[in-house]
Amino acid sequence: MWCVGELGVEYHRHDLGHRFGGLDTDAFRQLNPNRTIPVIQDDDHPPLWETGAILRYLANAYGNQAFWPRDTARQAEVDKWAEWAKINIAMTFTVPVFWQVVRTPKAEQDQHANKHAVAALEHKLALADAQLSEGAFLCGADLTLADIQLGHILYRYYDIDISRAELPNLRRYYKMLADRPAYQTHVMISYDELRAP
Ligand SMILES: N[C@@H](CCC(=O)N[C@@H](CS)C(=O)NCC(=O)O)C(=O)O
Repeated sequence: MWCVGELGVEYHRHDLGHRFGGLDTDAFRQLNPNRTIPVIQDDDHPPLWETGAILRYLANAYGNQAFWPRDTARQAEVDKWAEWAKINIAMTFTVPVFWQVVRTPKAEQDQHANKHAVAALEHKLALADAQLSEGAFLCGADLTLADIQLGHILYRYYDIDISRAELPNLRRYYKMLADRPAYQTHVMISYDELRAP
């Protein structure tokens, strides 16, 4: 949704999954046999699932040259960081850190494992920090698709109750993202309903 917001695409959003339910219906299975979100349907194209594919579709259909260069080599550079962030950051944050720290009852948490998971994440985030010493955004002066894959994690990373490493460029970058209206609307939203009781 952050990407949709940044690109100014008109949308009609249907909330499904988690407390909204609705993933187990036959109608939803027609849209995505995996029964997961997100799914988009644009014009009369077939439904599209898998976040990475959805983001590339949006970038190709609606992104300008700065967001998603059409030059093959420059596009590959953006795609490289987008893929890197999806695999190295989103996957080392969501289940190993966020799920453990926020979605697991305190009594069941393994603090030692949590520390290790945060350290593994920050080992990867240090690469983003180094890259961000070279430019405002991950791939230079402009927001690109790569920033969507990295940046959407940072609201929760900076908000949850953990001790964080000093990563000054990443923090500066996060502050800049947090000033963007689309980021505020679609990323900086409460996750209280996900908290373990
Ligand atoms: N590889 C898929 C993963 C999709 C996925 O696991 N979605 C989760 C939400 S992030 C889901 O639908 N969970 C079921 C639910 O929320 O009820 C993608 O990147 O789109």
